[in-house]
Amino acid sequence: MWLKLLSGNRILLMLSMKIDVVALFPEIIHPILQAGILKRAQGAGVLSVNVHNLRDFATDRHKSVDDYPYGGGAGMILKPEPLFGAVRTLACQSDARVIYLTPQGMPFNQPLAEALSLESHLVLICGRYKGIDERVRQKLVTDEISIGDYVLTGGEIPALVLIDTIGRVLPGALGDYESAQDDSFSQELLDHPHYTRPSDFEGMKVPEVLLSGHHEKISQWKHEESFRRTVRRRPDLLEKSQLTKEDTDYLSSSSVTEDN
Ligand code: 4GX
Repeated sequence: MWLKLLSGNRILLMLSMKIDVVALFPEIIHPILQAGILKRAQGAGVLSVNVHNLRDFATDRHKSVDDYPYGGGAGMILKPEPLFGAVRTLACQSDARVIYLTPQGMPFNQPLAEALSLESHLVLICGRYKGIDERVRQKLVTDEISIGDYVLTGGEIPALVLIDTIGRVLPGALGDYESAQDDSFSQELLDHPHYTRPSDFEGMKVPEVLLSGHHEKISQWKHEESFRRTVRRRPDLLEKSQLTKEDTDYLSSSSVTEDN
């Protein structure tokens, strides 16, 4: 959604994002939202997060949210009624993306975070136990996302991973992407090393080029260090990215494979 703000005599246009989270343990999620960039984004009106307890949408007098699986097997399944109630309440007459966090989903990465940051409303469904009834997936879920190939105890932490990653790339104001553009992964390479004062710490010196004030040489050094780290640590990332002539020259030189 667009936010129109008056700042002095200017009108600022800001994109704002609303996120509804449906969880059995909302208390896991709350504290993370109350610190740092996520707190600031909410204070600035760029981000609005509401966490809902799935149990509040239970339809029977016992407030049950789970039941035994048809066909047998270990573990419980989240019942359809509370989830249908929650999503129909939260995503009514809105073009919300309804996201289920699951190891079976599409792998989450920076490009997906950046694409989702352009949406205006996300509903995140956090499962527990063995998962959710298949009919919720079929009728309500628009996207299934996995944060990695491992199994957590529930979807709350994966939901936080999405909120945190998306929250920090939300443009604070129009044309305010600079610092996120500087990140590792916005160039599809790993980050280069960083240094701060002192220039000599216990005999370990900051690379000369960083003290030179020669901006073009500094940029070239950063790119080469990023490239070198990527070749060594994550060669899989290079298959997807376009190499420049300088990169291929650098690859064939020995400096890529030397120690460090
Ligand atoms: N990336 N979890 C979902 C419930 C569950 C259990 C079995 C389907 C089948 C996860 C992940 C993740 C834990 C969320 C189990 N759903 N989510 N939950 N990795 O491990 O997103």
